[in-house]
Amino acid sequence: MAQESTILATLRAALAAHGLEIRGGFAIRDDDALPALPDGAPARSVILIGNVGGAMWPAFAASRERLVPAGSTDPLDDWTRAVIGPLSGRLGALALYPFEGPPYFPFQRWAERAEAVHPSPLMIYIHPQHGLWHAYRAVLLLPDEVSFAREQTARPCDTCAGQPCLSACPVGAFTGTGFDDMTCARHVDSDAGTECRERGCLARRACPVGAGLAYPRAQMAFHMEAFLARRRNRS
Ligand code: B12
Repeated sequence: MAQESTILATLRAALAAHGLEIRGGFAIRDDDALPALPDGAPARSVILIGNVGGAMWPAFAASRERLVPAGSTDPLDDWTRAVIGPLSGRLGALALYPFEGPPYFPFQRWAERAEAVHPSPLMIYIHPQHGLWHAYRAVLLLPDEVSFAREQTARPCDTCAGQPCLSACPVGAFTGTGFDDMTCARHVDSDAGTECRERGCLARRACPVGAGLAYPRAQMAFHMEAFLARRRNRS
């Protein structure tokens, strides 16, 4: 147990320097069918790593030039690999990333096992304190058994009066059970979509949970541009 705490404490401190956090973890089951570790041993635990609120953005902005190759088309993904790769190596772990795919690793399903998040009507997961202002950057598969307590919480959307997220999108891209990403992208890419493009998704911003943790403006614009770039490649 002492060794497990040391691993987590070391990792937590190293991640904090990059504005990242441990978001929880869980013991691996046989049916997870996860890859073996770099030395061939089976992985025993999953640690989920992510960002909450605006903490990651200044760290990314300050080290981007040093850590991301010039001309990178996915600078945040390349930055994540540059930050997590060496940490993973030191722990004898294997790092997996949400952006590797298709096929993609099931990060949202893993998140539900690791921490108190719930599906929101916007298809992204809501956290009782962080609201919609959080994301996942990597998991580490570890050779050690690390134990985590997962909090049980109610889904905030169930008691949210009026669910403002579902009426805030100017083009009705959210139905509560689906997201029309091409309708969203067409609007965000147009003159009428300047507000969403530059200040972030209006539906996500309408959520009252964790509203004070909304990303800084530059980060909002960065994610929207990355989303648009992916959609433009598809159409
Ligand atoms: C592909 C993808 C997209 C595509 C979606 C294409 C499509 N229509 O399928 C596009 C490019 C549109 C997209 C956009 C965005 N995405 Co995206 N995306 C992904 C990605 C890379 C893969 C998803 C996937 O296919 N997983 C594979 C399946 C097998 O995984 P899974 O966990 O088992 O799947 C779960 C979900 O599908 C979910 N699910 C299934 N049905 C439903 C229905 C409802 C109502 C809900 C709530 C969930 C849900 O439950 C499944 C089981 O738990 C994930 C990262 C990842 N690896 O998961 C990010 C991810 C889901 N995206 C994320 C985000 C933040 C966004 C954006 C908001 C980005 C932005 N602009 O800022 C936008 C808007 C999304 C929105 N409002 O819905 C985050 C969500 C974080 C969170 N809080 O949950 C993720 C996890 C990436 C990350 N780094 O954290 N995305």
